[in-house]
Amino acid sequence: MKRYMILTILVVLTISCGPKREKETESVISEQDQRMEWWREARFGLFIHWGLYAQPAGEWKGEEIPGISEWIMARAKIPVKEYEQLAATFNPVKYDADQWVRLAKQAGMKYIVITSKHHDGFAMFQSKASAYNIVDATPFGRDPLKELADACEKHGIRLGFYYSQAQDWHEPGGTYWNIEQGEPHWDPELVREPLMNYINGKAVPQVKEILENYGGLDILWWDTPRGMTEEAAEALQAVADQYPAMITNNRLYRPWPGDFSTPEQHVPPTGLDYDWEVCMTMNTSWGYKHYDHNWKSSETLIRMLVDIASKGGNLLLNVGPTAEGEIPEPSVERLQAIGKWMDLNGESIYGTEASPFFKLPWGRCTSRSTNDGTTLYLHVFQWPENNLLRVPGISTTVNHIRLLADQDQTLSSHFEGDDLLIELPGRAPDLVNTVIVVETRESLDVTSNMPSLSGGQIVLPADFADIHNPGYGTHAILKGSGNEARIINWVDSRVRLEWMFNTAEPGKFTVKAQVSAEDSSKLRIRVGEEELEAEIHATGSEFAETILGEIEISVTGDLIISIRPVQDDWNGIELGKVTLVRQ
Ligand code: H79
Repeated sequence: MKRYMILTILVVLTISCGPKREKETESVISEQDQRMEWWREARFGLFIHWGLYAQPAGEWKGEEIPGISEWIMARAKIPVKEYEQLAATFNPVKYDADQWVRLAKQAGMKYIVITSKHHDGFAMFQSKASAYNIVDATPFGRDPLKELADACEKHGIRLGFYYSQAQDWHEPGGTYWNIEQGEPHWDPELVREPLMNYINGKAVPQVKEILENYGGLDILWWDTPRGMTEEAAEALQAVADQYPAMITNNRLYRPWPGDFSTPEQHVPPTGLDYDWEVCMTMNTSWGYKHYDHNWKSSETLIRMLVDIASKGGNLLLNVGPTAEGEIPEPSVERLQAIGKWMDLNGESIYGTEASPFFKLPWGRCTSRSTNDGTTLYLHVFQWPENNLLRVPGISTTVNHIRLLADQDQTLSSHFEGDDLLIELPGRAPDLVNTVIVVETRESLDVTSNMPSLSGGQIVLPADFADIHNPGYGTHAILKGSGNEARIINWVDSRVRLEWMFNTAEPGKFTVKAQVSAEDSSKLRIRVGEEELEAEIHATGSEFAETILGEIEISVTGDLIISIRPVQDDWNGIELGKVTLVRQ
C-alpha cells in the first residue's frame, strides 16, 4: 500500500511539476532506485562478446587453445604486434544490427550489453583516443556499435557497453591477469609504463567517447578490476558520474558496490540483498569458439531465467558472434525457444518479485503485489504424478487460480492444513515449465518449509540441495523430484552441495544418505566448525542407504550443511536424500 502511494505521488509530480520533479522526489525515492527502476522490471538481457578474437575462434596456428576464446591472446601468449594483425582482416560483412536487436526482442530481452573493448584492448567503436579500433584499423571501416545503438533506439530496447577498464593487454600501462602476482606481461617487447598513463591516455578518453557518442548509455559494464588502484577508479568514476541516469556494475574497483553485483557463470542459491545480475554463457566460451559445442539446452536456460527471477535477480545471457558478424545458429535457436516461452509467460517474469517460499520441490515461484493481495506465479518444472500441486504452508484467501497460458481454464483447489492443493489438468501443457497463476486476497502468510528437526531427524531432500557447480567444468544436476529426486552427473570434484536447515536443539547426529557409487569415493561433510570425512564404497548401480558417520551440531538456528568431494579420492556418486538422525 505504501509503495502504491509513493508511486501515485511520483506520477502526480511527474505530470505536474516538470523540472522541479527531481528535487521534490529525492526524499521519496533515491536516485539509485530511480535509475534502477527499468532494470528491475526488465529481468532479462542479452550479453554480446564480439571482438578480434572471433576470428581465431579458439585456434592459433593450427592449435586448439584451451579456455575461453576471448582470452586467446593471453592463453597462447600472442605478442601484441602479432595479435594486432587480426585487425587487418577483420571484416564482418554479414553484420546486421537490426537483426541482432530483433532477435533479442523476440527472446523477450529488454536490454543488450555489448563489449566495446575487451581485455585485448581493441575498440569495437570509432575512437579518437586510440587508432586500434574497428573503424580505423579494419577493412570493415564501419562502427558496429553506432549501428547497434540506432537499432536499439528504433526497437525500444535499452543498451549498455562493456568496457574492460583495467586489463588492456595491448597497452604498456594496461593490466593483465597475473599482474598482482608481480609476473611480467608475456610480451617482452611491451615496455611497461605506469597504470595512470593508460588510464588517462586511453581508458578515460574512450569511456568519455562511449558515453558521449551513442545517445547516452543505459548501462556501463566494467570488468575484472585486476591491478586497479583507487586513483584509477576515481578517474573513471568521475566520467561515469556525469551520467547519473546510467547504471554501473560492481566491477570497477573491488570494494565499490556499483548499482548491482554480478555473479558470473553461476546462480546464487538464494536471493542477494543487493540488486544482482547473473551473467552466463550458452556454451562455455563468451567469445565465438568454433569447436565449443557444450550448449545448455533451451529447457535449462528457461528454467535458469525463472530460477533467477524467483530469487529476485536478472539474467544477462551471452552470445558470441562470428568474425563474419553472425550470431551462431545454436544460440539463435535457443533465443527463439526462450522467446516462444516468454511470449506466453512473460507476465510471470517482468517486474515480478522473489518467491515467498523457501523451496518448492516441483519448481519455482515469482510474485507480484497487487492492490488487494498477491499474485503468485507457480512455475511447474515437474508435473505431479497425481495431478495435485502442493503449495506448502500458505495462509491466505484464494481468489482465482488459472493457467497463465490459457486464461479460460480455472483450476479448483482446496486446503489440507496450511497446504494449498491445486487440481491440475491431466498432463502438463508445457513440459519445460507450465505457469499457474494464483490470485490471493488479503495478505499472504507463508510458513517456511525449510528442513528442520522433527521426530528426532532432519530430512534433506535432494531437490532442496543448492548445487554449487564450478563456472567452467562439468555440472552436477538434479534429476526427478520427491522420493525419486537425485543429484546426478556429480563427477567434477569441485562441485559441492549445500542445504539450509533449522534446528532448535544441539546434539550429536548420525548422517545417512541414499547413495549409488560405481567406485569408492571420499566426502567431507561440514556444519559450522564441525567436519566429518566419510568413505563411500561401491554400491553398483543400486541406491543404498549408507551411514556416512557422526557429526556434532553445537549451535542452533538456521544452519548450512555442506558436502564436498575429497579431491584425490573422487570417482563420482549419485545422491538421493540425506538424513540427520539425532542420537
Ligand atoms: O568477459 C568475460 C570474461 O572474459 C571475463 N568476464 C566475463 C564477463 C573474465 N575475465 N576473467 N574471468 C572472466 C575469469 C578469469 C578466469 C581466469 Fe583464466 C582463470 C583467468 C586466469 C585463470 C580463464 C582461464 C582465463 C584464463 C585462464
